[in-house]
Amino acid sequence: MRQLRWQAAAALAAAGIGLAAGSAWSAAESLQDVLKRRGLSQQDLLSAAKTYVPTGKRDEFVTFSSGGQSGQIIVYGVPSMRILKYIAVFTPEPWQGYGYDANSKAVLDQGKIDGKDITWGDTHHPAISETNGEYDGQFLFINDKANPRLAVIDLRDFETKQIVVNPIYKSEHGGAFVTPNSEYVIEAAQYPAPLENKKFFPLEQMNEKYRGGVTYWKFDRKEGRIDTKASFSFELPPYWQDLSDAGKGPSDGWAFTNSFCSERYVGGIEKGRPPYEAGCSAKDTDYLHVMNWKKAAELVKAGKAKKINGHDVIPIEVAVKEGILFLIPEPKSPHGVDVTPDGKFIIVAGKLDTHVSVYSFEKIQAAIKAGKFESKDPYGIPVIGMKDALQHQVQLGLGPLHTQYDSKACLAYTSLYVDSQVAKWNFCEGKVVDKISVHYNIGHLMTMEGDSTKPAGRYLVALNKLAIDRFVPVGPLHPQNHQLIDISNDKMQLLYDMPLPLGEPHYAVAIAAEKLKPAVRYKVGTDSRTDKPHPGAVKAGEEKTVRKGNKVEVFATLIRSHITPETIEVDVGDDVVIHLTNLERAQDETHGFTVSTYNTHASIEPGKTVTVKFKADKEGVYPYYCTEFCSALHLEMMGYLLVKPKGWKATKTTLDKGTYTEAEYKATVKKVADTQAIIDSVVAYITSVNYKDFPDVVAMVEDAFDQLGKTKGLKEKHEAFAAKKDWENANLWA
Ligand code: CUK
Ligand code: CUA
Repeated sequence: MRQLRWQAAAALAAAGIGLAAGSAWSAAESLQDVLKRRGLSQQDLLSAAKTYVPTGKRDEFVTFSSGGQSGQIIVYGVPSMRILKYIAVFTPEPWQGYGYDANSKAVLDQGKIDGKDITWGDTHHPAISETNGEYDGQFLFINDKANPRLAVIDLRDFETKQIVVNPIYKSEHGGAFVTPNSEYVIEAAQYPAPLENKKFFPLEQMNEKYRGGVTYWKFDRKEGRIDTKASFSFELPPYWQDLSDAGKGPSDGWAFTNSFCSERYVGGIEKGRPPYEAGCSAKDTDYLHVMNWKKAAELVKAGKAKKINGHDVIPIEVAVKEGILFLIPEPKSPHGVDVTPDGKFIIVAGKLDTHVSVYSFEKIQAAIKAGKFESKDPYGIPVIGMKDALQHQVQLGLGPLHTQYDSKACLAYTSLYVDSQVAKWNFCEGKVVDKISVHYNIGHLMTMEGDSTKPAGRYLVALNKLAIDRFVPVGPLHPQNHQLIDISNDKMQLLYDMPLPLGEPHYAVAIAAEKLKPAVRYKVGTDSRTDKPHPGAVKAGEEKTVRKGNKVEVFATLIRSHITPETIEVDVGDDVVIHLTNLERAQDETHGFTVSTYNTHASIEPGKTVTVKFKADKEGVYPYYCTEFCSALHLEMMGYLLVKPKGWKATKTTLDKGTYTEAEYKATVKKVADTQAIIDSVVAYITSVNYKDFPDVVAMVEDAFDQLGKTKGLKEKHEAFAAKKDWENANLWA
């Protein structure tokens, strides 16, 4: 052990990494000392060097991980595994004001089902929008398995813009997966149920009245929203549809959805029937659904779909007649289906089978063209023989679940749930090349840009289902464990364990950080949830309070370090609507807003306008304030909401007479003059250099001048009060 550590130190020294050689080091603990004290091995040191991102430096990749039952998305960097953000999606999130301000509440409200709030989501699969099969970094989609919904996040501001409720399912799972130009977002059903809303049929009518399906949500990239009217679904048999993937390259236009429980088993252990897990895994094979979505979209346009709950659904018999739906047997209870980057093969991992099955798209097409089918399923769907579609099967280990791809041709990585391993294998030659153990029981795995036509390789993240003993204990509910693995060499190397304290993330996607180009500010007055000008936005000096009947509408602004207006007076029982515009241009100058005890909060980033609404149903005095520490005078960024009792009348008070002296006024004037001298010197410097070449500096300069501009006329004002010896007003205006 000791020997190893010294070798590590020697290796680092040889690589030119300082160690104790420099005099600056000698006084402090040396690298060798630290290794010894912390019991670190050479391997540890190498892992640390591969993942450590020094202060001020950034990660190469950005991961979007499902936040599981939290209904959120977790954003973290690779290789540092530092968490960057939680994106609020299906669940209220107070920091971002999500669900606490009226504009974001409008997005959450889109996710209501049968008029009822659903304030959580079981998120499984995030997907990044693609252009020509490559991640373009513009949009992100994620599904909610429990309450069949799908959300659209705009990566210009990392905000959720839209939630759509699936019109025909009661649960879903195989989404979100995008087609190569994000024309459609795929969402497959999971547990079969009657497709018509609020229809009851007994379980005994599973075969006749229960259905599965796959929905193709049309994505309007220009609008950045799903076009529900142009979306459609395939009606499918009550096989339990599962994961899906879109074809690419030669298989573009087609999509693949696997299934389990094609037995269409109906359980009922309380009635003496064998349980679902037995009945649903009785047969040796289930079905891979093969669908031509391009042709389906044309058929829908031509009016061949029927409406169910107002949504276009292609009936099974139409899909069969038009030759756009086929089945292929796949080994028992499969889980993941993953199209290879070249679009030539479809890899299915069977969780109760030790093999992965590599299907050839070319062979599938040949069978379809030749009309070579081995049978029809009970719903009349042609079944292509497994051997006619298979390229080969590769034995990987126990419990294969999901497959991801490397930047190097033919290399794939498959998670092995039961073995708690990742298998690296060659899908062209059909052989295993390496295996690594993970901790513990891996579900999904993810390589950098691993779903795209051009995977970036480098790193793999194992999304493990159990953490057990990996972290400091925090009670019976353990954190999740995402393990980072280096895949840049022949042998995989485990680098890092990251505890994730949120939900059970199922899947994650990672994109090169340089492809993301998020904005730092909004155009002033933007409603970020609609991307349109907010009707409640005002500019500086236009702030106002308007009363109409018992509705009081406040048009407010925020800028360091005050909220205008500083007093809002209403009568008890009034409906209060406060529009808040952040006038800042400076990067990261977010203001928050809350009113004491009225359960409202908004996060107002530079340029954004947000509305908060509440009924002032209790009289009293309620401070409102900025909740982000935005400046040295942040604590003063406040005001009072005065909720007056019925019939209240103002009287004269001690506040009417001032407290400041002439000496205090003069001291303030001197401080102002000194500050102005510093500002003048900074301005002189900035304008003397090429600051215009740096957009960030330009924005800061504009912001500074903007703020300085607001002080115009103040000098005249305080001098006028001084002339009248009103030291109170003179001092404060100064
Ligand atoms: S699923 Cu959870 S491990 Cu929803 Cu993709 Cu496979
Ligand atoms: Cu604005 Cu604190």
